[in-house]
Parts: sequence; structure tokens; C-alpha cells
Amino acid sequence: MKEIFVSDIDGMAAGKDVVVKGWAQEIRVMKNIGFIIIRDSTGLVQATVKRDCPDFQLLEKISRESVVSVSGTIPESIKSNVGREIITSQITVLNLSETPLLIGITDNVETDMDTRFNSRFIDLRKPEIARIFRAKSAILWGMRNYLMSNKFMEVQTPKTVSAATEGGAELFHVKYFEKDIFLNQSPQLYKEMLVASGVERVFEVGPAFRAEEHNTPRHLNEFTSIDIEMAFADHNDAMLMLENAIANGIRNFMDTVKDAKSFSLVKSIPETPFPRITYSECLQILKKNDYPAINGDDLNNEALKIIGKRFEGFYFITEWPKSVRPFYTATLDEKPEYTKSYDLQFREIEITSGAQRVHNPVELKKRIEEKGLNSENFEFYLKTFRYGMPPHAGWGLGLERLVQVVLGLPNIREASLFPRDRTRVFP
Ligand code: AMO
Repeated sequence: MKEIFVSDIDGMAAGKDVVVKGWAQEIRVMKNIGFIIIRDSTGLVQATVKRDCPDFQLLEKISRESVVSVSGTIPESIKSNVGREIITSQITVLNLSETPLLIGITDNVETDMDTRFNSRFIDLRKPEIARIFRAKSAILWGMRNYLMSNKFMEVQTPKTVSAATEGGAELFHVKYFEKDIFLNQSPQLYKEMLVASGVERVFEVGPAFRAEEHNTPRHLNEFTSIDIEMAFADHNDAMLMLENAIANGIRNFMDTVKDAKSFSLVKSIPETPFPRITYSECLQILKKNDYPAINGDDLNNEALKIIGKRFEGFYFITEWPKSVRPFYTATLDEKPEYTKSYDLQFREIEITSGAQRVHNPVELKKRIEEKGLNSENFEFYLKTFRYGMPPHAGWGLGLERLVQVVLGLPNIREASLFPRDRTRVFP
């Protein structure tokens, strides 16, 4: 195991002996001196190699991106523009890299996204790409921590299913022995079933599959869904959990990722509660903007752009019409054509959908059938509502979308290590 990471060198006293292991990002050799800029996951260090070093000749042989282990000493004064230096006593090449590299790492050449994703393992060596995933990890950790400290239990549910969770056509079919089954679009039915099992508060971080045909900067065919479901709660309670989980995720990102604010679009921990606007209020705004009437329909991208301009960052759109929400969404007692549902938006981008759910099994069966689905296929789910199902609410959040908006990434694919889209199932 390596004993130190490159960033551990900061603050070490002159004269200390260290062994640095990483990738040889750049090699320069002159007559009496040479340099290797070594990169590891924490940063860069310059290994200065003087002519009297027994391994000086090796410098000619090391190709860029070879993996090296370099022993050396921290000098009295650092003469390197990477801010860290060791004076080399020994170089071991652990594995040579082939040349030329598949894509450049430090060169200022624009490589198109397709070429980059074909060699994603090298693309990820670029600090400006790697930090996206440090941010993603830190945001997720902060959200997870918030949920765990609010009595949520993390669960794992099947991704191979025999019933379409959300209905609709966005399903991948899979041959499963003699049967035709689906890849799950969302853990919706399972998280609700776990509420009935008495766990009360569950969350899952896992893949969700959507066979969306469209190729857009906001859609992936496999994304990471963070889902929660909580018993004895309504839509307002679930919204409270959501805004606090997000604020905690961003707080953790800002506290733990170096220079977070310098590369993120969101520059501070968002204040809670997030602003709320109802669907009907959105329609009024659209009308004032001479936008064509869309009552009862989903709000499309253009409409959401108009609404999004009124808010700085995150905001909720609440009380969506029943017609555009899934069968499991509870309706408002006083306005039964509208629902106890919400979307969390950032500008025109939808980050989360959620709602209080129907908990009455008779109503739920009716709602399934109203959507043109066969309720017999949902018997495994409906059954759990007949033996003591509490009122409950929850949400599903697209992690890559959240990372996209927090960092201001132009394309959601940038927030996925190995993106899956209409044409890409590789690497
Ligand atoms: P919904 O279908 O709105 O709701 O999905 C929830 C969130 O998942 C993200 N998302 C996507 N991200 C990337 N690519 C996609 N193709 C994609 N599709 C969806 C979005 C979206 O807001 N069961 C409900 C949630 C619930 O009510 O608990 C559901 O799946 O960020």
C-alpha cells in the first residue's frame, strides 16, 4: 500500500524522506537535470532528478502516463511551479504506458465527447473531470448522512422486474429465461412495500433504467436514482426532507472538496425552505407571457424556462394535475383533480419528483386501472396495502441531474462515469 498521497507532502519538513507513487504526467530531461511531474488522485509533485541520481538514465525510457514509484527527500526550498518538490534518490517504473496516448491529458486540445468517452479511463485522469466525481461522491455522502441521521434505512431492491413501475413505454425488455421482463424504471413499488413492512423510513441509491428515445443533454438511459419513502408523512414532510438533504449534500461538497466554489455553479449552501409555486400559478405566469394554454398537460422545456427565470436556484412546483402524475399519487382533498405532488426544479431542469401516495387499496386499484394498466400485474404490490399500510410520501431524485445543475455542466453525460445513452453502451 502506498504510505503517502501527494497532498500529504504539504507541510512536511525539509529533509524528510518520502516515496511517491503515481502517474508520470510529464517528463523533461536536460543535460544535468531532469524532472518528472507525478500525479496521483490528490495532486501533482515534481520529482527533481539530478545527474548523480543512479536512475538518471531511466528518464529517457519513461513514457508519459507510466506508473512510477519515486523515492526522494523534501528540499529546503521548493523550486517547482506545481508547488511541491522532492529531490529524487530512486525511480522504479511499475508499469510503462504505451505511446501515443489515446487522448491527451494536459494538452489544451478540445477532444470531442465521443472520443473522450471511448477512452474514459484516461479522460478521468484530467483533474477537471475527476473533480466532478469527487463532487458527486461528496454530495451523495452529505445526503446519505442527512437521511441516516433522520432514521432512514438504506435498502437495495431488485432491478429486474415483471411489472412496469411507472407505466408508459420507457421500458427496457430483458429476456429472463423463458420470460420477458423489464429493467426497473424506479424502485417506487418496492420502497412503498417496505413502508408496509414496518421499516417506516427507507432510502435507496441505485440505477434506474429508462428506454427514452430522445438524445438530450438531460437524459441518460441509465441514471442513479436516490429514492426515499417515509411512513406517517405527507408531501410537505417529504419536501422538507428533500431540501434539507440537498442542502446537506452541497454543504458536505463545499466543506470537503478542494476549491469547490471555484468550479461549481452553486456558490453557497442553498437556504431552506426552497420557494414553492403551484402548477396553477405557473399557468398564470405563462398566460401573462402569452404562452399557449397547456392546462392539464405537463410543463415542457420552454414553459419551464419562463417559470425558472423567476427563481434564483432550486424551487418546487406543487399541486400537479392528476392527469400528468402516476397512479400512486394522492389527490388533494379539496381539489381532487390536483395532487399532493411536487417537482423540484433548478431553472428549467427537473431534479426530483415526489408526492404523498395513495394508501387506500381500493382507490389504488382503481387508479391503476384508470391508467390503462392491468391491476393483476400489481397484485404483489396491492396486497401490501391491505394489511396495514400507513399514509406515506417520498421522492425520487436523479443524482446526475443534481450534479449537473450544482456544477453547471452543459451535459448530464459529464456527470456519469460511463454514460449510457441512445447510442452508447460502451465502455
Ligand atoms: P421520475 O420519473 O420523475 O419519478 O424520476 C425521478 C427523477 O429521476 C431523474 N430522471 C432522469 N435522470 C436522467 N435521465 C433520465 N432519463 C431520467 N429520468 C428521470 C429526474 C427525475 O426528477 N417514482 C418517481 C419518484 C417518486 O415519486 O418517488 C419517479 O421515478 O431527476
